[in-house]
Amino acid sequence: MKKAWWKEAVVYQVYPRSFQDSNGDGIGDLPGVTARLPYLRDLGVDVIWLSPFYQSPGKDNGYDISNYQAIQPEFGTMEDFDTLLSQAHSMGLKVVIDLVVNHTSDEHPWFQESRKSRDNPYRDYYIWRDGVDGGPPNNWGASFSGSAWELDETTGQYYLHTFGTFQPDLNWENPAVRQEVYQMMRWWCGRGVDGFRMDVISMISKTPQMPDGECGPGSLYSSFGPYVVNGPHVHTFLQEMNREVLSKYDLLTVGECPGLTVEQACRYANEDGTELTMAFQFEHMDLDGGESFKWNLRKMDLLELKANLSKWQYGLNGKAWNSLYWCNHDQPRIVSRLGDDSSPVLRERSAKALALCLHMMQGTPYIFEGEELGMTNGDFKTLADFRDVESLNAYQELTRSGVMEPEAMLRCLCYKSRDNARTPMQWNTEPEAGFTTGTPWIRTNANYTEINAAEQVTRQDSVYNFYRQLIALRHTHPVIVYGSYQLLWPEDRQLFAYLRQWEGCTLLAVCNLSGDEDRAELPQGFAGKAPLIANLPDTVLEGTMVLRPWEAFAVLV
Ligand code: TEU
Ligand code: CA
Repeated sequence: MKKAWWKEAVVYQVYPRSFQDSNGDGIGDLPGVTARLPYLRDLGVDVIWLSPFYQSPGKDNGYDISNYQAIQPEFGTMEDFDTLLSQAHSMGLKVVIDLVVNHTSDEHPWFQESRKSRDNPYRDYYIWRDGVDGGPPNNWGASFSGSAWELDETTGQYYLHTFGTFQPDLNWENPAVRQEVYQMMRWWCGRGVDGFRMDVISMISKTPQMPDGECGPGSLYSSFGPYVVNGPHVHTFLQEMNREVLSKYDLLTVGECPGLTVEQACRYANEDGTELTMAFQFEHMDLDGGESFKWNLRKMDLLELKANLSKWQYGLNGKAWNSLYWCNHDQPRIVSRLGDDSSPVLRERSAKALALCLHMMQGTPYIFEGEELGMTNGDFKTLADFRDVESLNAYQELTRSGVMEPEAMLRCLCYKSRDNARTPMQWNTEPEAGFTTGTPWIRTNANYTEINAAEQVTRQDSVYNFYRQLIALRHTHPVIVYGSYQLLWPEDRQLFAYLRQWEGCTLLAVCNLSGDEDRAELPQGFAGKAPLIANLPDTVLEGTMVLRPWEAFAVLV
């Protein structure tokens, strides 16, 4: 396996809107991020991934971009960005930015031109089709509800939008579009960024025929997945991007890849480096999904989770590079989802167990802001507390069609909405958790008086200091980065345990991901050893040992 800096790194995702407000308007901003850089340096992470801060109408919180080379005023100025970048670099932190090029905002000048007439020079920057029988060109549904096609009165044709109606998909078949994107990427590289997180990059190549898909029972729309995800030219396009841009710099490039399979990951993130350096897969995040997409209260099955994450560990070893995550700006908080946030003790212990379980695996770990504090889901009460376009549209669609009762859907939003990740970062016990001196754009979780960075930084056994320790261990022991993986006890319904091996070192990780005790027979050679890290102060390794609720440790021989 080839060594690389981005394999040895830990990435911290900042969602600028919710991280730190510097001017009291209730919206986090770039100067706010800059002010908090010392916190990230002290945590020990290597890379910061910044979610979008570009010019945008903000209907999808910046994932709807109207100018790729300008900063949205509420986030600051280009000078603020340059300051952030140079200060980060001076602290040894790299900065990866979000590249959202599957679609633009409908306010992007390209789209404004494109919609003017059928023969406008920008027409083919987007995907336009005639309707069929007075309706859209096919039966695909959009990710944010409704049809994936929107009729544009001016020219009488429909444009494709796989997300919101305000997010028209770019036409990657058009070489002019690709050149615009590459030029823009080179411009950011010239400013000094260290990489890109590529939004839904597995969706940029559409099957040209765009056939109807199969509708599920009672559904008006079909999934576009089979014709959009891992489409016919996606690898050709990424290899071209690699030749024209990526190969000229030393970047971390991570593709966000809905619909990723192990086989596909071996292409996107291949060891020869002809496409990207790594990819995000979604399978483990979809394990608690169901009929109405993710809108239910199901818990993940631990056996399925173990089998799934292990499949990725085995499948990518030596062939492609994994990324590891429990949380991002699109996911509910892991401690509320897989852990136990019902009491302070179990919240902290389960947050640490989940962290250890993920961070001892092979791949580059990603930490989402507040995860390192064990931040929980939001304390949303009514529909008016939600801001996320996906959640609000799904609520309307599913309650109006009678698929879900309003109260039931509200409970699903409280559990699964993306807004759970987007509540203000909990810095301290000042009003609004120290995030803003004004009114935050989304409600602050009232539990900030108990869960906050100021308290955890100073407390030795906090979740924060546990993450800090995990990061430091990864930087110290190559087995954690490069070691092979072997799942232990696949049939155990409580313990997630595995071995890692590298150049004569063996690491054992054992995590009780349940609120009940469980007995374990440790493999030979570990009894009596002192743990490398543990989430209880008095863990003693024995040949036969009883793991307490949410107890977790790693040990190295
Ligand atoms: O997300 C892509 C994606 O697949 C999400 O729709 C995800 O499945 C969903 O949020 C889970 O419910 C990316 C961005 O991360 C997201 O914030 C954007 O809204 C989306 O693309 C469109 O740009
Ligand atoms: Ca602000």
